[in-house]
Amino acid sequence: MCPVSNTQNSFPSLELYVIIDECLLSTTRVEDALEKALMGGADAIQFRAKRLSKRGYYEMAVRLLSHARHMSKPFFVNDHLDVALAIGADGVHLGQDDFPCHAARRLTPKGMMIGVSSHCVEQAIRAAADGANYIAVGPVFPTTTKDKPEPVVGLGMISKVKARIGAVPLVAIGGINRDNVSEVVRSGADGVAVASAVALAYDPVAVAMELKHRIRLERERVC
Ligand code: TZP
Ligand code: MG
Repeated sequence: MCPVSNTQNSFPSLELYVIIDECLLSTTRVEDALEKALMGGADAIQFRAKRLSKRGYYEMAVRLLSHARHMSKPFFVNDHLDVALAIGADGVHLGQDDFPCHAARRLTPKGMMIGVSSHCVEQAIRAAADGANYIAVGPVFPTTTKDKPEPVVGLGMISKVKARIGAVPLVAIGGINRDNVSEVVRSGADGVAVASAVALAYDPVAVAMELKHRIRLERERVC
C-alpha cells in the first residue's frame, strides 16, 4: 500500500475522505451519516454545512467530533477556522476564499491539519508552500453538491498538480463515485473526497466499502 505521507508530520490516511454535507441529508441525522461512512471504511470525515449559522455549525460540529473520536477517526471542520480551534478538531479545510493557509498555520496548534482546495496548479503550489497538509483538487467531474462550483478541472489536473506538490498528499474531489473512482486514483490521487456518492446512496455503508475497496485495489497497482 502506498503511504499517504507528508514531510511536515505524521499524517493519517485520507484514501477515502467523506464529506458530511448537512444540505444533502434530508431525513438522515448527521451523526448517523458520519457513523455509516466510518463503518464503511472512511478514513476521515469533513463536516460541511453552508446554510447553518456559526452557532448552529459549532453545536453540530461538537456532536460530530465526539462521534468521530469514539470511532478513532480524524474530523475536519470545513470553512470555520475558529470552530476548528475552539473544539480541538483534527483539521480544518480551507477554500480559496477562506482564511489564508499561511495565516491559519500561525494560529493552529502543532498537529492540527490544514487542507486547502485548489482549482489549478498555481493554487496548489501556493497551498503546498503555505504549509497545507493535503491539497484538494477539483471539481474533477461535474458536481451538484456545491453551489456555483468552479469549472471542472478533469482528470488531467490531478497528474499536473501531483507532479508539482512533492510529498503533499493530493485528495481529488467533485463528482467522484463508484464508476470513476479507479481512474481518479490511476491519475495520481492519493485519496478521494466524496459527498453525494455516500450521502445519497440507498446503502451508504456498502457504497463507502466499495469505494474504499476500489481505491485500495488501484493504489496497490499504482505503487
Ligand atoms: N468542492 C469541490 S467539488 C465539491 C466541493 C465541496 C463537492 C463534492 O461533492 P460530491 O457530491 O462528491 O460531488
Ligand atoms: Mg470554504
